[in-house]
Amino acid sequence: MASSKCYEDRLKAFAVELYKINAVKFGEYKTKVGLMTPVYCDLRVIVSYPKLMGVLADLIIESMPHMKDFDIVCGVPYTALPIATTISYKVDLPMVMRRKEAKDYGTKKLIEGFYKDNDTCLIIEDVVTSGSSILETVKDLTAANIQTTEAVVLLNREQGGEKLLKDNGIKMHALLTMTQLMKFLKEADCVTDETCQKVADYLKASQVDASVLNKTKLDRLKMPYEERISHSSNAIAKRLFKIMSEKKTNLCIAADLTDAAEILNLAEAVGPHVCLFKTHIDIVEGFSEVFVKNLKSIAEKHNFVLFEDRKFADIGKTCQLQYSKGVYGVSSWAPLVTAHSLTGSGVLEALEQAEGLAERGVFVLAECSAKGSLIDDKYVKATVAMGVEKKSLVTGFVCQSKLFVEQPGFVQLTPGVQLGSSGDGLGQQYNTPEAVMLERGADVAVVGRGITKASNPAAAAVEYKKLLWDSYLKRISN
Ligand code: 5IU
Repeated sequence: MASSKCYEDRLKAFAVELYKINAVKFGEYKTKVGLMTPVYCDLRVIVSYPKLMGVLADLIIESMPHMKDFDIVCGVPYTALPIATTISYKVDLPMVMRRKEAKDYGTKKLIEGFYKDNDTCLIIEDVVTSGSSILETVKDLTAANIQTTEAVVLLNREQGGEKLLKDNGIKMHALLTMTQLMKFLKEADCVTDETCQKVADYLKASQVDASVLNKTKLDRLKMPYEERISHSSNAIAKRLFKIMSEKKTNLCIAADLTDAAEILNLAEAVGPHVCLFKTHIDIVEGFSEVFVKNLKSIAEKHNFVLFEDRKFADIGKTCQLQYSKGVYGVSSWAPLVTAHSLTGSGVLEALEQAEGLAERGVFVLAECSAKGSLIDDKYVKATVAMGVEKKSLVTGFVCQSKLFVEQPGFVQLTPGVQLGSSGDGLGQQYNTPEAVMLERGADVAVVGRGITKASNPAAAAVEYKKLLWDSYLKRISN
């Protein structure tokens, strides 16, 4: 440990420089979670002072004599990335980068750079409050088979982060604690006694409870459907969770038949085994008000929700008219519909305001099962963010992967499910019921031709229902 007088003088001079460049500010500031703080640290500005960046890297390197024992370093995105880069360069220790955006979405590598299985990694961070950002980075590094047991940080705000990290097996080294920083700034006449007292009082009063933080992370994949009812803000999602729990089914039938009478027969046959009945009403020959009336009464009798897969994709006003007017008058009989995010959140606003059933929900299309879909990570991420913003209307997302595990109020609907087939020759790609439930994070699986083309659709529905439900039980019991 570098503890000489000279080192301390340099550390103090560095602390004063941080104050001078406004990386540490005093006053009344709002934190990320909306609380007021008398001290605000924003280390992002340090990239504008390359010499100071060099000083910081030297101080960290000297404070960690065993740094060379690690195989790699990794900065926590984003502020610590240039700090990690400077350290990596100075000690000639290779660096990896954690890709924050790709986090949950599909195929992109989470960790960029060269590394080997079981490489040991030192995490570098700027400021630690609760420690949760470091833990997110640890999670991705661990998933990539990289070992992390230590982190070095510029400033420990002494609000509980060290304890949370320790509880999770990470030893934290801090260049400065907040107490030390205040002491240095006071000695250099940068702050008054009163400010020091305010900061001390604040730190005492705003300790992050590590045990609460450890417990508050929700994971919808581990939660029973009935427990998720209270997490949802959408009436149809609530109804759906209830139906699934009561009927013990997470099967949605895609009733892509073109004959109205056949659709009604199918509804009668599979009704007891499904939670959702998905239609493409514009392919039906023989559509009439009587047809809708009959379909509604079968839905009521067997307790499933009618779901028109309309995939609204125009400007809001046009979608609103398509939803509530025209031949099909969808909003008067289908409590659930699908919508694209492509044209922006105006579509959701428009569907919410349209005339029709009082209780309604929308599945927003985030990913597609078709081969060669043009949807990319950025689109997926923005789609989920848009849907989450409109939680009163949004029932969930149509997707192929675990996009929103910490949002138990939303339903993941996954189509492209069939036993004994990998595709239909027209772009459709199939997975098994087990794979969509256990690997891809589905809450409800959509099965079309796997059931409708079977010689006995009711028996096929029972088979899919059982496989899907057993996989769900396996998932929540693990
Ligand atoms: N559907 C998909 N994949 C998707 C989306 C919708 O298959 O990504 I978005 C619809 C199309 C069809 C049903 O109505 O789900 C699947 O039917 P089959 O199981 O017959 O392929």
